Amino acid sequence: MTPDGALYLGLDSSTQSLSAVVLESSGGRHRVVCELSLPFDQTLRHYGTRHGVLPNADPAVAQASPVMWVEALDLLFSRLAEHKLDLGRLTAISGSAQQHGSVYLNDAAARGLETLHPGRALPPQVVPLLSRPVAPIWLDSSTRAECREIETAVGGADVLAQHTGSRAFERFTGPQIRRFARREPAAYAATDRIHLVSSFLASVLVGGHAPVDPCDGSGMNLLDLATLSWWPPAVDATAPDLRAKLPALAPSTAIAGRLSPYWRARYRLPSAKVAVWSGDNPSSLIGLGLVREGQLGVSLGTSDTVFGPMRAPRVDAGGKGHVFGAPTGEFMGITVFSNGSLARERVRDSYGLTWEGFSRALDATPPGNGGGLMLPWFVPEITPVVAAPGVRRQGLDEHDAAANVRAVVEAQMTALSLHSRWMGVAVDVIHVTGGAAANRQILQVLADVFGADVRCLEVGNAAALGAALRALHADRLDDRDPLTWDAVVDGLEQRTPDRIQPIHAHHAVYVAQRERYGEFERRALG
Ligand code: XUL
Repeated sequence: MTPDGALYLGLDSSTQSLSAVVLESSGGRHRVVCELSLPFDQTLRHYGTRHGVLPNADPAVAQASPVMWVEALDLLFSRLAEHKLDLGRLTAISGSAQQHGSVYLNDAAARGLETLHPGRALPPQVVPLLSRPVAPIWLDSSTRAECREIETAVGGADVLAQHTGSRAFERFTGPQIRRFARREPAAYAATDRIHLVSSFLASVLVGGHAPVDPCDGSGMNLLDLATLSWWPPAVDATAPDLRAKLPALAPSTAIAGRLSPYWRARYRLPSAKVAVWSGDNPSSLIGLGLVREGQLGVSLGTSDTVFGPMRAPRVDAGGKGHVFGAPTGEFMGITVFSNGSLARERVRDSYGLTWEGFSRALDATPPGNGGGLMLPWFVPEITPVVAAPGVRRQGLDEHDAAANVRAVVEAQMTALSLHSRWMGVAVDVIHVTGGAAANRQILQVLADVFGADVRCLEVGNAAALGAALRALHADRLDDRDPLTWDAVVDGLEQRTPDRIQPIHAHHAVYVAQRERYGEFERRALG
């Protein structure tokens, strides 16, 4: 039985920062008692990153430094130690990390991780364990040829998607590994283990190679969703001798180990459990309280994302969405759009509006916008794939500010609905997060387009919170005193859900508009 006052730490190593959320659990309820964030560019300037990415002459290449991530981890524990928290009560830790990125370790790593010296800083101890000094990350788009080669070798994009949940994507780990093996064969041969960012950081915490969980593992184009094991045809198609270099697999509800002596001695920490780490999207699913099919998450940030639990791994025949494992043991579908807040800001700025003015424009215009439509492709789009950006209008006067505001919002909410239909989920509630979630008028359009209730959750960092909740869940499971996922997410005290209900007459307008929008999109794509 976990004592009252147990602390659970959730970490999130994202593209731009390392964040932490500490939960205190008492009497079946838990509350956030500490939140911290270290932005890489500002905190660890000596790596010279911009938005967490190392400069590179090739715009298609996006890499970061694994050593920067471990230095951030060390710094974060030192900052935590300065807080007025009784870290003697730290019971379990878990983590979330940007998906798809990979870290390449040599055969000295297992021993090196086990014997990290607590009196010395981490970076110089980790550098000799790497067979590749840099880690390719999810923003990389340099592996187009490798994607096609892998798809061809396994029998086509559809076959790969049916098994792994996605056709080959440039940012996914398999194509990245193939490119490395081809361009740097000697360094690839010297690689003993290829970790995801999540399993790498878990390894540093436990002092040995930690497993990959099937949720983050399904962002690799290597894992068979039906068996939750590595899929031999994809592994063989990716790179020579790859199977031996892949980590073990274990559910994200399992315990990977205990905090290693390095952390215990350096920061006077107890032998806390370390639950298997996962990807940021699966962790956010839990942080947003999405634990059953019918609930949908919408993140309105730099990019807009729609995701939600699925009982079965139904794959997108259109090839745009992804199926990942979910921490609950089921699955999740996700579709990512690159024209998120940027498109909203472009419209706001081009008509000289403030956000209040933007909201007033939504209030002043009718649902359906009198038939006016916009395709909001201000930058290259992922969903649908639009390489040459450009805004298209239909029945919409470019000089009518209010109509253009409504058009961009309706277009985005309609695209979220249209391109998540492949998940085959009957949506009853949407949990929304991200900067634009503060705008009630946008949320009303979202509720009306989907015909579903919208709840706006004040969760701060959903991925780090999700990791902390997963640590709690894994700890109780390990103690043979399991909590249901509903109890885990409903036990959180500080949620202040604001519920917006759909207006049924508006929903009817949007059902018809979705067809017209889809038709406009198809025509624009030729
Ligand atoms: C998902 C994806 C991003 C990263 C961001 O497929 O590429 O959401 O996980 O951290």
